[in-house]
Amino acid sequence: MAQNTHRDDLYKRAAQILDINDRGHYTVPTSGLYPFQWNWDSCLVAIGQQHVDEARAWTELVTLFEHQWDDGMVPHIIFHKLDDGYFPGPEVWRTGRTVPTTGITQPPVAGFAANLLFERAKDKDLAREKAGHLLQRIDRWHEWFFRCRDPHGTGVVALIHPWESGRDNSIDWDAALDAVPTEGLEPYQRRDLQHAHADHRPTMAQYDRFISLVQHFRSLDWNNEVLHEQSPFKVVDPGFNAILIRSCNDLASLADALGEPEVAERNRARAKAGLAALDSLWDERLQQYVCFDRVSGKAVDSASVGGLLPVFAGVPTARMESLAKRITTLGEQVNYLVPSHDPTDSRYDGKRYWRGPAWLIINYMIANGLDRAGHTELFEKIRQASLKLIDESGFAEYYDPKSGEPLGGDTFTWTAAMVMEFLR
Ligand code: 9YW
Repeated sequence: MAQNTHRDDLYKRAAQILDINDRGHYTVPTSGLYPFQWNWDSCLVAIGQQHVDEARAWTELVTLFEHQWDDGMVPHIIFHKLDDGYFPGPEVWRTGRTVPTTGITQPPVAGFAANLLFERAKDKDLAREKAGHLLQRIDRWHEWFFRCRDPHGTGVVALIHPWESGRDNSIDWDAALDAVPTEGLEPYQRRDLQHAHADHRPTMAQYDRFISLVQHFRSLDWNNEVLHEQSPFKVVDPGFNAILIRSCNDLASLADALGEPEVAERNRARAKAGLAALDSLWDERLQQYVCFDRVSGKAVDSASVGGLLPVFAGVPTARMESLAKRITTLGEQVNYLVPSHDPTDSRYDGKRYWRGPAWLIINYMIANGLDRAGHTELFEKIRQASLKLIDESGFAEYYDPKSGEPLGGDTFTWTAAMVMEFLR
């Protein structure tokens, strides 16, 4: 009984957070620090919103796709309402859109999210209408990825900016970022440090490179036909590709359900080629996947959570077993799975953003993949660790995986959405 009351309380608090951050047709990740619509936040948040209000959940995705570019890209931030609490704003990106957006993208969870909303929908008519509206748009986004970010047809796509990965300052990008020139960098003022602790955020040297890349792409008029070839930063991330592969497969299922066999076939073919190419990123020594730097032509020696996320894509059984072992070992080194970087690596930093802390959205995707592959015990371990973090530290942006300390922003929307999923 007490247990149930406690779950109800957690659920209610999560629903309240979704409500606080709801701006009507889109949701902000948290007010103050992130006052706009972020791409992958919205897709994961919609999954939580479905528990409360199905129509509202569909709106979150529909709004995001209203800002899809003509070339098919779906931008990483939509600046619905100006707010000078965040840097870099529209005056830096200058992408020339009526409602301003950034000029880069984010992990494509939309295919996964749309299919999940559809499968679980209670209002089937609404689901058919909304999923039908989204299907071609998500398909166009997937098409854009392979055309513009894999122009040589390898089967996997590259990121041209660390912000595209969603794991901004991961150790994965250190070497590649070092090679990004910063000459001609215009003076700028960070705003994140007004809202969060400097020790928990990316460094100045990293921001200089983040902004230099934005300036460079802006000088190329955000033309996606040339950005990949002309970018000084080009990294293939197994985590990002795993999400894309899962979304292609899930979009194919959705297309089947909606009677769109061609969309289904195209997306299955993309997922199949992606899975085959992903295997080239396997690192025998680390027993996980690693990034590949297309500029230096080298594999990146970095045991990050990006290399564990392929469990979400449904990799072959032997790989799945090895990844499950890796995650089990990590669980012996921290108190709260899943750290965003291996704690035995000297570069690990348990408080600095994507260089060690645990994030609930990552936990959710990894747990989902493990569950689907029958690793029920490990799934349950991650679920329990996630709920314990919330119990002890509230709905933070991220957490120290050893101490459980809450870090970054608070009252965080996607953390709340994932809690709803874990409580299901
Ligand atoms: C920034 C909103 C976003 C996430 C990213 C996360 C962070 C924003 O917050 O980036 O300015 O650094 O890294 O994954 O979408 O929650």
